[in-house]
Amino acid sequence: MKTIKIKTKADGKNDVKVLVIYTGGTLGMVYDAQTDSLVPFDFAQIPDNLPEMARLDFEISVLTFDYLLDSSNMNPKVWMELAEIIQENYSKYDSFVILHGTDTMAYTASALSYLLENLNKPVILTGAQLPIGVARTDAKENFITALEIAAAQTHSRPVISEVCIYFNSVLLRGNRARKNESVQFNAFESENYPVLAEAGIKIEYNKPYLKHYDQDAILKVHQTFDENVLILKLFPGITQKVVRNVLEIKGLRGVILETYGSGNAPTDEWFLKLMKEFVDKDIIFFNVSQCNGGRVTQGRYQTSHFLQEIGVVSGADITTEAAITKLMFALGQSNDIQEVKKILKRSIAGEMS
Ligand code: ASN
Repeated sequence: MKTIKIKTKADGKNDVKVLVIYTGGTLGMVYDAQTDSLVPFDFAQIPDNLPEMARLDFEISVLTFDYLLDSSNMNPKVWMELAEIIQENYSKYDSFVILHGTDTMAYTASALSYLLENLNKPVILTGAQLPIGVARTDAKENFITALEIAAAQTHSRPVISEVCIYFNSVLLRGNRARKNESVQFNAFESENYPVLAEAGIKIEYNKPYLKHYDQDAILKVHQTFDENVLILKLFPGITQKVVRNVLEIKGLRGVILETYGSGNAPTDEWFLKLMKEFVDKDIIFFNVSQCNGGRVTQGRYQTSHFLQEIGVVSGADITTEAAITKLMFALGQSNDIQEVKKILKRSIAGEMS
């Protein structure tokens, strides 16, 4: 990994220092004629592509991954590496901007929000729908504004002290965001939590919804994920054979049960029996709705009553992205089922309410 310093207007006196971590994604891609597809490029070329950076009045350093990733190749090992990089550089920099592909950005933002306990500096993820070299690219606005948000301070304190996604003029809490658009520029939404800031002529922060800055917070970085999990999405017509087969996967410890509406599932005898059988085998089920908005309320309908009774954990208004990363995180924290359930039930970093 190499770190380069970008030439800006910073004068070296009390300047805010931002570390950009470039992981890959469309933002830094160029067209490769050989494969007729988009491939990552060397970020050392960024000043040529984004001369506007020279006009910013804070220090910017860029750390580039040795292997640039299309974010479809993201995984828990890289999340832990990112957390480690932030830990190592925490005292040297005031804030962090992570350049990341859009496909799995919401998963990475969620994972980092759990890994970085007691964070009191901004960690802003951004990327683009069009590569930076393309004339109509959204990369420039996304990147420059993400840098400005990362550098924003009031009374020498950062305005933001949590993991966020900045994209297409809106700042979202990272673990509340999801990618909902693959063609238009407005790639991300946060159905169950208000936008944290809107960037127009001015950047307007939605102060009541920002995580409070805690001067005494000391960063604690966690380093564990258990990948023995799966997402079981219900659909009308799902068979007993399918459900049994996935639940019998060797080593499985946790399941995101993607249910209908406010947490409802079929009440067929075979389904209820299977659920009970695997709950008794200490598989943890976390109930997350297939709806983007609203929340799981187990027991509201007869079709979720049984799940409540047998000890399925309600995911309330959490997204699937935040839920699967939380499940991996919680299982990594403890081998005790009750302890894992306790972690799932409480909000770790504002991911559910
Ligand atoms: N496939 C790309 C990625 O997630 C998509 C993007 O960045 N717009 O890395």
